This record gives sequence, structure tokens and C-alpha cells, in this order.
Amino acid sequence: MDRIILHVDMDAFFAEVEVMDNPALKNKPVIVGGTSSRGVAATCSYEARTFGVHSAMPIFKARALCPKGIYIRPRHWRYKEISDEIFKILYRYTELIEPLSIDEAYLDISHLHENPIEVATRIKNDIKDEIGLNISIGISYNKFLAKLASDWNKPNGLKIIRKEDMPEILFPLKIRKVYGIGAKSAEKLFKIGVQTVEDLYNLPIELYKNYFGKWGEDIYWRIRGRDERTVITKRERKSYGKETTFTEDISEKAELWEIISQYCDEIAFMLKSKRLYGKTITIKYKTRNFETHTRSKTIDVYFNESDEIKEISREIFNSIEFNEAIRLIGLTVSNLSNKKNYEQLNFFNI
Ligand code: TTP
Ligand code: MG
Repeated sequence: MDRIILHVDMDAFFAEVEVMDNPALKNKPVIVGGTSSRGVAATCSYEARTFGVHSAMPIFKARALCPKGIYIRPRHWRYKEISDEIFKILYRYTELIEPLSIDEAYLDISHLHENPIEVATRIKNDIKDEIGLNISIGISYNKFLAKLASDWNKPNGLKIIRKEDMPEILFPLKIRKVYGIGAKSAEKLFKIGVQTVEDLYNLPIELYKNYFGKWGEDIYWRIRGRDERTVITKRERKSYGKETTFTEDISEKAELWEIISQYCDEIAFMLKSKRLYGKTITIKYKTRNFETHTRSKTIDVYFNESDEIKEISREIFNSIEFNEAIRLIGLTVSNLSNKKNYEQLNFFNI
């Protein structure tokens, strides 16, 4: 029997929470993630998107495109609170949920033996009625297609991709829509005239391996509707991290620090909400030439306060010489434990 997988994803999540909490913002271009000119947008409302603003765009650029926009500092605790409410509603439908981020998850509802469109509609209505926000839902028989479907007619979308729609339904899509195809591979493929999924579909499997390396075969099968990945319900987190690929490379150090500093707040918030502590911080960055570098530091004590994370990150950050413009920067806290004094306790227990 085919599985029934839903991919659910809130619309303009941080921005819509802000609008919900302050109805004066309704129908206005709202940008979350920067009250100073440094830093990047976390997200923005669909009204702001009509001006060309989007996630990961430098704030100064967003301000140039949308000077009348309303710029709001993120309130992570509030997004987490709403996210918890959303997940509570989802768990009423099934336990088979794989959370992907604060506003996104896969659900396996095969065992419900119900019409999936009806289930998805009920979920959408529950979230709208009980919380007041819109969610987009994609339905299909595997993860890859469910995720594509949730993006199909956002915001407030509902889309099903059936076996009989495949593969033709994917043919007009740009290849960047395919999970696993990054900017670099897409650029190379454009050079040989491959722009849409249909162009890609017609290439022999060997070429997939050349272009996508070890992911080649996965991508070959995905666009043919085969993706056997299951919905993984409980995954022990080994790290918490956050990274952004910028729409424009950033050379200014102060700007990069501002972004890292935002990540510190967010990661501290996530760790605290899970009562977790970390010991290692890693900064990863990619230069404009796609060279990836990582720098880590491990300390003797566990931490989860934003100030502690910032202090250690600052040390790592200062030791890096950014000689080239940066296209991606990320921060990860790892070596996690749920006890702050884990080592001391062990020591006394011996
Ligand atoms: P997304 O689901 O990618 O974006 P979104 O919900 O704002 O908009 P939509 O799904 O309708 O396209 O991310 C969820 C939240 O995660 C988003 O509201 C803010 C945060 N986020 C960042 O902080 N930085 C980022 O680069 C991205 C993509 C998201
Ligand atoms: Mg979303």
C-alpha cells in the first residue's frame, strides 16, 4: 500500500505571529529580523514579498526595496510558544510526526485510512480556528513530493500530488525546486542547457553522478517519484545550529557578527526550551568561491545562556580572518547534555 505523507509548513511564520499579536500590522509589509541596518531578514509577510524582500536578505537591501515596511525585532520565545501549540494540534492526528523546524513537519497518516484531503483540511481549520494562523499542506506518497506540494500554492495552500500525476507534473519546475540541488550544481547545469525538471529527467543517470556526486542517484529517483525515506518520529539531537546562505555575499565583519549574534539568541532559546546544554561551538562559513571552513571551540563547562554562547562565539569569530566575501555563515552548538554539571556529577559518583 502506498504511504500518505503530509508536509506542513506555516506561512511567513514569524511575520504572521507578529501580525496576529498586533492587528494594526494586518495587510502591511512586515519584516522580522532587524531594527538596525545590519543583519538579515529572518522572514517577511507576503505583502513585503511583493516588494522583492525575502528571508536571508540583508536588512539594508530590504529597506531600500521596501522603505515603508515595518521592521520588527524577533521574539523567539513567542514563536516557540505558538509552535508548541501548533504541534499539539498535529499530535491529535498522529504520533508519526517528524518535526523539521519551528514551523515545519512531516506527518505519516497512512494508518488513518481516511481521505487525506479531508484530514489536511481539518488540520488547516483547527490551526486557523484555535491559533489564528495559516498553514500550507502538501500531500503525497513520499516525503520529497509532499514537501514540493506544500510549496505549490503557498500561502494557505493545499495540494496533493498523486502517483498518476507523475512525473509530468514536475516537468515545468525549475531544477532548484528539487530537494538536494543547490545553487552550484544548478549553475553548472544551466551551462549545459538544463533548466527545468523535464530537461533533467532526460539526462542519463551517469550524468547525475557527475553533477551531484553521492546524491546523484537519489535525485534521479526522486524526480521519478521514488523516495523511500520514512518519517522519523524521535531523533536525538546531537546539535543545534543555524545557518544562512545570503542572497548577496557579505564582506563587512560587523555585519557578519550581527548575524552570528542573532543565531546565539535563537540557539540559546532552543537549548533552554529543551533544557539542554552544550560544550562546543562551531562557526562555519563559506567564501564566495564556495570554499567551506569550520572553526570550533570546546570548553570545560556546559552552557546554554545567550551571553555565554556569544562570548565563546566572539572568540572564535575574532580568530577568523575573513579575507573574502562570505556567502554562508552558520553557528552550531554541539556536545549536548541535559545536565549542566554532568561531568562533576560523574566525578562524584565514581
Ligand atoms: P520558512 O518556513 O522557511 O519561512 P516562512 O514560514 O517565514 O515563510 P513561508 O514558509 O510561507 O515561505 O521558515 C520558518 C521561520 O524560520 C521563518 O518565519 C523565520 C525563520 N527563518 C529564519 O530565521 N531565517 C531564514 O533564513 C529562514 C528561511 C527562516
Ligand atoms: Mg514556513
